[in-house]
Amino acid sequence: NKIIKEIKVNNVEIKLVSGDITIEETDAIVNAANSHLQHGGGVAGAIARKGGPDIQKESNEYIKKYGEVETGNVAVTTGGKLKCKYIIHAVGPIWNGGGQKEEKLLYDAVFNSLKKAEELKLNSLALPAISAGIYGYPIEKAVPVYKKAVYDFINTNPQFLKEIRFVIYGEDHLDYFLKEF
Ligand code: AR6
Repeated sequence: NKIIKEIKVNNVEIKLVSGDITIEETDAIVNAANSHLQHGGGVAGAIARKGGPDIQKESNEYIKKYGEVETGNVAVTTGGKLKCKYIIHAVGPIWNGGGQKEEKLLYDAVFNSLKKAEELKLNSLALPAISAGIYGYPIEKAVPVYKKAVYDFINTNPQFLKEIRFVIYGEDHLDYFLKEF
């Protein structure tokens, strides 16, 4: 994967990376999941295929134990066969025109992913463009929300998290990130 841009905010590096999140070697990667943690398509499908059967298995166990993951919230599994130690499964909103609290729910999905990483005492985290694929959230509206959540989180003065990567799949999405960051 290729680092396109690095920004330092307080003590935290934000990196814009072009490529495939499944090959990242950060302590955790974030998955753009659904509430049932059924990892079929999109980045979730790629993670579940490359990470091996343990990821879906652990996800099923999580659902059995705690019930479905509400939109804006996260669940954690191991990284299976991936290089990361954990996968933080974040449930973003389905875009429905913008009047269904989508912005708040997308903000929560990102903020709660970062908060979970800090709780787990992780130093580095990689995130995809949550909701901006199958869930239809317009990328130009999503990127400012990602940015606000990350900056707000950094302003809580995390102790452990030092590197936050956005791993961006495809050139068109990358342009929006470069414009915003
Ligand atoms: N690495 C990084 N980003 C990727 C990759 C990859 N390997 N593959 C796709 N993307 P999506 P959502 C980008 O659809 O919109 C699944 O079925 C993609 O280009 O994966 O939150 C889940 O199980 C887009 O920018 O997630 C849910 O049911 C971004 O990842 C549902 O889709 C997110 O696209 C979630 O939809």
